[in-house]
Amino acid sequence: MALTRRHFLKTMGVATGVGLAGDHLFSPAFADGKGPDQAAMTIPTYCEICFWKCGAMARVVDGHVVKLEGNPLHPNSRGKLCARGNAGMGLLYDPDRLKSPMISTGARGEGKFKKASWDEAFNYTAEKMLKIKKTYGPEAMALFAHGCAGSICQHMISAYGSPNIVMPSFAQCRGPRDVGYEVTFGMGPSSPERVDLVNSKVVVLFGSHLGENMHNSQVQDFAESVARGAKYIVVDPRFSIAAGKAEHWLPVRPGSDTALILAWINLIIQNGWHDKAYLDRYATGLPELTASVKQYTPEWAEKETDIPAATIVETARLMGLYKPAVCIHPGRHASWYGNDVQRARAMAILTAVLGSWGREGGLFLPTKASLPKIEGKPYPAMRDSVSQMSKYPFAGAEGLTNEVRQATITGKPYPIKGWIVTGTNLMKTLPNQKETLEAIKKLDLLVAVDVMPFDTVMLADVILPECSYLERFDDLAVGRGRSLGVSIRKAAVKPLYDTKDGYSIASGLAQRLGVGEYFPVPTLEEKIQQTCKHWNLSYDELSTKGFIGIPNTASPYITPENQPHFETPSGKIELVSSELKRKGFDPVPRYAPQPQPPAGMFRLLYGRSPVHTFSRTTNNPWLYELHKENEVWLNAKKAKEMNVKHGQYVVLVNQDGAKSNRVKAKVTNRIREDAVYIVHGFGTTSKELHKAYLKGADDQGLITQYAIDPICGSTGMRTNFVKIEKEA
Ligand code: MGD
Ligand code: SF4
Repeated sequence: MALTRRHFLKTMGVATGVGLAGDHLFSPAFADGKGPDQAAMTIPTYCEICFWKCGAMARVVDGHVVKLEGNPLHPNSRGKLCARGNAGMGLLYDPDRLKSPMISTGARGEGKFKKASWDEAFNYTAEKMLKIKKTYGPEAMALFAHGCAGSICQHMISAYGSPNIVMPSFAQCRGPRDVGYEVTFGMGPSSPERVDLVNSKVVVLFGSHLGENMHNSQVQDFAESVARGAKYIVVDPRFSIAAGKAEHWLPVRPGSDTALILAWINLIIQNGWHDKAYLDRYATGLPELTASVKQYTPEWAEKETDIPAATIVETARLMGLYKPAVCIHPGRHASWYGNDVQRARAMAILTAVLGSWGREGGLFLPTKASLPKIEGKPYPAMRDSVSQMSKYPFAGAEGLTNEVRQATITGKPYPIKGWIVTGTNLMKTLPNQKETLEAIKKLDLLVAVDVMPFDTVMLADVILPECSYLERFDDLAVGRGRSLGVSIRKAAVKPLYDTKDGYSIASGLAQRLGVGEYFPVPTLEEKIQQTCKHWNLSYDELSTKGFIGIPNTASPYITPENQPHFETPSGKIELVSSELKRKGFDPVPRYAPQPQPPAGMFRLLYGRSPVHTFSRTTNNPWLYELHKENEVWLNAKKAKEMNVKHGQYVVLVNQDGAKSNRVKAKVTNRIREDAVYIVHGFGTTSKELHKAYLKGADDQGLITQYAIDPICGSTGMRTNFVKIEKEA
């Protein structure tokens, strides 16, 4: 049965026999008029609406999830969920969900699918994967992964023999940040970041729009630190929510943050506001750093950043006064301009000169608690991955999505012929959608493992629908914050549709690929029970509490007994990086100005909404009600010049002629004149998403130019300019 797009959803609904009212914002328990106390159960889970993985409890009545609550024991939620976490049932009961395996019957992307049984879908996929392996070698299959299903698929693809596992969380997100901190301190700032906001006297945010960028416990800490009187210095071209709480808002010229940071480092050292004793004891390279940053005066920085020299001096003095209780927040989404490792390096060095690494109010030390290692069957020998063979020496373990895409297009350094895409919407995630489509055209196989029919899923040859996180077990989540902790996710309800959990999908494929021995345990629940035994944790206790913490016996701060360990070549904080020097890069960050928008154009900036996660929540019925479409922030003076009114629909056109969907103008004084801003993730082109389809502007569609960081290979994406056109 060949299906057009129009019939796709209808067929999936018919196939399952589960009737859900299309527009219900409540779960069927309420829709049926049943009260909350009938056959009630509380099932522990951890939230999957973003990667913060907050511990949660699902309240289930008569087989329906009726409420989600934060697990009070869990450090990332502390009894609270954010709006997105509360709306997890919106995903579970979204009528647009994928409801059975599908195999494409038309040309790729044409939207013609037939419903398939799991056997058919597994056999189809495995047959093609085995053919690719035979013809090109196992490395010709790549896995793009994000989230829990991604982790278990990694095991399957490694058993198959491919090293090409990539995640957007490195090259499109925090890769440059992690590399910048690793070469300085020998380790990254972790996720969740080890920021001691509640004890900070001064907090500096570079574009980190806490509160809009919603990471539950970190936003709770942010609120508490504001209440406790911490002084915030917010560096952002836009007057963000965080800027509204700040002592100093520095509306920096986009792309010039490094100039500001280098001027601060220079001022702090020249005025003796640095922590000399700390640097003497723990750092190397102070004389070379001092000489190198001498050129970066506040007057010079004013010209680059548009921040008055006097403000630069005043804010540097503030940091010096309150050191070491100064938290230079390392940020998270750091792939901005293509020179991002060096900006992160500058932030790390600023942290070091203030003596804030490992100090109260700065960044606390990682927990020393640990869990016993689990040894599995070793994977077969593999070729080097495309990322390892790239020209970027600091490509991290999470790999370079963009390099795999490039290898798929060019066949170099070797052909990539198949992609499995799980939990990531590449069309919305990678810059330059034309390149993504070009690569997809060259594939022999595109498999999507997903819950929703998002843009990339609709391009697949075969769709393997995963059940939502409330219908499945997932591997134990190990969190490393102030302490180590283990969370469990149990299935709160049975799968509503013909869907499977990630473990069953990965092991179903593994059996047919001849590597079933890598999945010796039949179900994930049994595997979790084995892991609990190995870690000496009670499965029953974990099943009741949802979370077990393993206390950190060491102090989170440097003390005479608790000395820090820096895994750099020198064993010290490297103000001058020996690793960067050895690989031919500037060992001390140097400032390079960014191109500025041509006349009549604005730099395109993007960020987050507190009620959405990237593109993944845009069709969630609850969250859709809260934020249906994005707006373009436009400076009021510029809007007046162009005669654009607040609320008027406009179209954004970039330097290469790429056009956005219609998007409402938000006319405001809260943004610089040279930039516009939209929230990322909107404007899906999947017609199967009946709420989100074409709602708002897709920032990724306008990001046709990107700048690759020469050190780690991440893609800087704030490199595009747009003009505003009125709707025709
Ligand atoms: P999401 O949009 O959350 O993240 O980008 P992505 O990795 O694409 O992923 C969406 C896909 O995951 C959807 O298809 C959704 O249905 C699916 N999904 C949701 N839950 C599940 C599940 O339980 N199982 C499975 N199998 N699938 C699921 C994020 C990436 O984007 C990141 S990390 C960053 S920081 C970057 N942010 C960013 C930006 O801000 N602007 C621009 N222009 N680009 C960006 N790219 C990066
Ligand atoms: Fe879920 Fe919100 Fe926590 Fe993310 S921050 S895991 S969406 S509750």
